[in-house]
Amino acid sequence: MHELGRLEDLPQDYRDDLARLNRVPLGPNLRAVLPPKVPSRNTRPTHWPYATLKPLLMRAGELTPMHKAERRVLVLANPGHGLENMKASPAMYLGMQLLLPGEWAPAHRHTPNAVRMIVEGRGATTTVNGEKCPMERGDLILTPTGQWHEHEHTGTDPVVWLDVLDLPLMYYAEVSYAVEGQRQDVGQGRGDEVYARGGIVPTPYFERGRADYPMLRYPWQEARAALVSLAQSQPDQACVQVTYVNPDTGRDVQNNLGYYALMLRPGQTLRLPARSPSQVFHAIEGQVDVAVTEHRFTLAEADTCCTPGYEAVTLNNRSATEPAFLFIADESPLHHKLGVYEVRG
Ligand code: GTQ
Repeated sequence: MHELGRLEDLPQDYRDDLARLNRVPLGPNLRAVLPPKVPSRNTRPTHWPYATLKPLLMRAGELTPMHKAERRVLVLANPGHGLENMKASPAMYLGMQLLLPGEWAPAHRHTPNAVRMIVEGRGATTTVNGEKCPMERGDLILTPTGQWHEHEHTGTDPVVWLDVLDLPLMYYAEVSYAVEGQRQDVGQGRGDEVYARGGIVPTPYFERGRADYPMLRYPWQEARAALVSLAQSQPDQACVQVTYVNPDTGRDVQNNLGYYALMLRPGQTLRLPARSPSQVFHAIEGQVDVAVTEHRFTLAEADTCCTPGYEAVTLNNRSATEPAFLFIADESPLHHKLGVYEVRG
């Protein structure tokens, strides 16, 4: 490696001329933007336990009525990116949202893509482009870019869910904005009613569907059953994982972020190879140790953590008798589009 010059080594008058004319010498900045072999990463391994989040969220329920907050959310912010920037990783935003019985979070649509992973409570629904999706624990519900969505709660206990958005990416690209709307009319039928069975898809008049988002709700019951069957049918396979896909195309459900469910067998330790994307892990069932670089977290149920890209992650199911289930979000689709997706082993 060459020893690169520093800005301070240049004469002040020359530096002043450059700055005045909106010019910058590359040399002193080159290593910062093109570091050797491994990118610099601000994403710090971070654990957000649900036990410390729930009381704060419930307090937000008392402090912030819905008419003062379009959405009542506590953002899971990564200190490595600066809390105020509301990023878990370069492309991922995470928030825990609370809806109390009788409340309604009004309709809007925005350019960032969102998903909800339901954490606890029953009786809430999200209506996405006129499709009313029941929210049950572990369900994944999509709010793709530009689609109207509103949340409503007619049950009796508070409902909490995890929001995952590609907001930091959209904001960075200067394409992030929202539009407010009216209460939606609910149409007939739901994608999950006709698409939730793997291997077969609706084909009226022999035509496969062409919608970008034919299925908006991915019931946990189905994903869990698929994982349990996979584990039984492939007893030697270490990584028991499914990807949430568009059932017509088999592609990732959204453009930028990828979503997965993973089962750890009782007592299993699983090493995930170092790959370029940052990842988010959320415990749906069970207790899981997560090890990345020199960090160690124990995810209890409903806990969430994130890990930076280019690092191997080791997961361990703490139970010797029960399987554990994780929801995972990552930046793989984005990395594939950028042509930078890497597995380093
Ligand atoms: O529920 O529509 O966490 O628009 C952030 C922005 C949730 C939502 C968030 C949003 C929403």
